[in-house]
Amino acid sequence: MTLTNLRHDIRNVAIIAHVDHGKTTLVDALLKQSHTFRDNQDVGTLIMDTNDLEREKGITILAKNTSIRHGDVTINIIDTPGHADFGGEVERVLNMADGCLLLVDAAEGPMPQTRFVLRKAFEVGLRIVVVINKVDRANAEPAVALEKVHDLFLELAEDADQLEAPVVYAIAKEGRAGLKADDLAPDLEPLFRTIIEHIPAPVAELGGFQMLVANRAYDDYTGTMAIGRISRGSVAAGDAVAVLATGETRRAKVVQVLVYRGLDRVAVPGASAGDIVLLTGLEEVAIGDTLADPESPDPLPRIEIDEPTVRMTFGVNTSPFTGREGRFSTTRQLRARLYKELDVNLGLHVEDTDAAERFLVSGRGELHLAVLIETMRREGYEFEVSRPEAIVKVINGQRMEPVERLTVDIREEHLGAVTEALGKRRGEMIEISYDAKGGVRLEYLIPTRGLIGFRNGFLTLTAGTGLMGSIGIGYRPWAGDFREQRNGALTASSAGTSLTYGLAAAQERGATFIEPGEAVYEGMVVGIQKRPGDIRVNVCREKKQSNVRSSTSDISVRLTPASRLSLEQSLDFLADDELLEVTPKHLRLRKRHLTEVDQSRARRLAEAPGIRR
Ligand SMILES: Nc1nc2c(ncn2[C@@H]2O[C@H](COP(=O)(O)OP(=O)(O)OP(=O)(O)O)[C@@H](O)[C@H]2O)c(=O)[nH]1
Ligand SMILES: [Mg+2]
Repeated sequence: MTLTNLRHDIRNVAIIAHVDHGKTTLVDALLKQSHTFRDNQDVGTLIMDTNDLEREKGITILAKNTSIRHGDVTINIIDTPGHADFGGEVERVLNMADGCLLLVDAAEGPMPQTRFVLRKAFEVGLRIVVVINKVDRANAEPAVALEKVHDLFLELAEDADQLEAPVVYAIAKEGRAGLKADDLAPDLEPLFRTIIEHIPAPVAELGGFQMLVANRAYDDYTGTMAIGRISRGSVAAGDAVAVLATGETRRAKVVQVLVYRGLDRVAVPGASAGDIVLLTGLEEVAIGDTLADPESPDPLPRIEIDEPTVRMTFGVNTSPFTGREGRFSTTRQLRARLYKELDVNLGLHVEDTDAAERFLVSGRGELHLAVLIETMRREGYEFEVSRPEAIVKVINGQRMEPVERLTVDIREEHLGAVTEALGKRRGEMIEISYDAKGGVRLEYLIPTRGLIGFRNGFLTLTAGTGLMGSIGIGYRPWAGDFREQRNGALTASSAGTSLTYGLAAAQERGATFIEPGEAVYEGMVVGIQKRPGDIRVNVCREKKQSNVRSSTSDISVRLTPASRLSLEQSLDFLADDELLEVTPKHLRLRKRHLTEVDQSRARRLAEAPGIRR
């Protein structure tokens, strides 16, 4: 029997929800109301979204810890991302918590990721507090949202105890909460009280030190820090610990024990079971390793993470511009960087391929991979990536593919176009519901393959008003082929610098992606034409000088501004015979085979029997 006691002075709470339901905003308010900052300190909003990409995209990508005090109780808070592609982050950190706040937008109700995170929370055995947020929204229907949350509980709960969950209503943006939707306190006091009453105090096992590493952080002064919640015993600066990694056990020494205080980390002499700590001095420790007292080196189960569903190749840049714009561009540098990512990015897989300069990288979705690409280019890497594809498997002799549950919210007038597009992509409608204000919610089961490259089209079909969210639900038998043919590419017929005259001619065939004055190479994709089939255009062509001078001849050339594709749009755009060249300065779409000669050779090889590329 293990001896335990309860840490009544601590609550460990994760905040989970679908994307944008207000988690990080709620953390802002919790921090502010616990007097973490000086009264006149301007800390802004989305305080926990500290990394550049999070700020730019307005979404949380990495799960993060903070800690506040309420009366005598320390509340450790874990903010998590709501986007399905970062689901691995949620799975990774839930083991640090004893309970969670399940946020649900009062207007949107539960969305696909609400189901995913709630299921994970139940699996880990967390106590749940339901927070119906954004009750101030014009179309908020807190009662309806709560009813749907109850349905979700009935569907997902693993035992009857889990069905009992207190409900708090909130306007995170104003820092207010209450036990009734129409009667909120001027502050979050009702939420603080609910957390302290209903989230269980951590159970502290007595005995030798033991902690599962749930996260890592790095800082120039202290080096790598191992983050986790101590499950047994205690640890102090200077202690020797055993690091139980996969396949080996080594000894290391804890240099410092730190805890979170608001946004800071402060060194403490020691900490014990129930506390969430950062330990320095252990260097190579990986997420999932157990740290333990060398006298009782008992491993904890490693964190289990859902498998990736989407993959693409990352290769050394083979464009004629290779090595010009990046600081790191060799095979060795690319390989080392990709494998290093595995230490922190649990949902990711990396494999070598037959070609030494190309790697297969798999993740939980296009955005998961896009964030890695963007992070690497900002660090100075240059490389090329292929079109994202769903990971198809053969299971018991049957071809299986990943399938997602998709929820879309659209206006009724777009219903026909959206259902047609989803039908073509092998989507199967499982539910449709109309609201009183002309909105429709559709629920679909659809192969992941059908969703790759769909987002751009969806926004066009719904004139930018549609909302969609999806979540992987596992593997199903192959749903059959479908061909979503993209219009053909306009490709540069020769290398040089693009000119107004040449681009104007190209614009007669379609939309262009570049402005005058940009360096191009043969085979680079410079636009999209109006029908299928690629065409070569000479965007570097100059206007022939004529003998007759005309002061108006140049004015007649008027270019439409380039349609610049973002990284995600570029990934959506890519066809199988194309690559995206990524450098710190540019994103360039290109054909895999740049010249006509290469293209026809590749075609011949592909068609020739018995010859493999
Ligand atoms: N009207 C209203 N808007 C809110 C409320 N709480 C948050 N928002 C807004 O909702 C948007 C998303 O808020 P976030 O806090 O970033 O949401 P999140 O759940 O952290 O999102 P991810 O981390 O990306 O999953 C922001 O524009 C907030 O200002 C609220 O109570 N009422
Ligand atoms: Mg957030």
